[in-house]
Amino acid sequence: MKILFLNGPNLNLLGTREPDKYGNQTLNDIEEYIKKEAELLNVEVNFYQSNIEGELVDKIQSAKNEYDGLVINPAAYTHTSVAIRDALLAVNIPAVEIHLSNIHKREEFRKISLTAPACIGQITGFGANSYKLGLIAITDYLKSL
Ligand code: CA2
Repeated sequence: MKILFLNGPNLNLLGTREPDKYGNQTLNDIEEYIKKEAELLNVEVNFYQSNIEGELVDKIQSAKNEYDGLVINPAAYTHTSVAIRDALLAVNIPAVEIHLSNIHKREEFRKISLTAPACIGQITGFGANSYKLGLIAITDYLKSL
């Protein structure tokens, strides 16, 4: 089983700024941790991050014949991107949306996710642990098919 973790804009800054909101771990730290967890589950995982909407769309499209599932933190594009939503619907690969912070506890504009309706479900507010919960959710879902 092969899972792709997609990360949207500014998540490359994790661990360097705003630790109160997004924690102390870098995206690389999270990736290393998730790779270890994935090994225990006998699942292969890859990470991709981009600050560019079109690059995320391209990556979703190219995942079509390579990945069984997606775990996506679209970051700010969560709230704006019809293009990422359409790409998720177009490839029809099961996806789980994740967020470090609880987007429902923050500003009004963050409570809306354009991308979540294209996913199986959403995990939000568990810090870096949202990545692990996302891995478990997508793995369990794919195993149940
Ligand atoms: O809570 C999440 O995971 C978010 O997807 C993070 C996004 C935000 O726009 C979403 O509403 C919720 C922001 C990612 C920015 O990451 C930074 C990391 C360190 C320093 C500054 C930004």
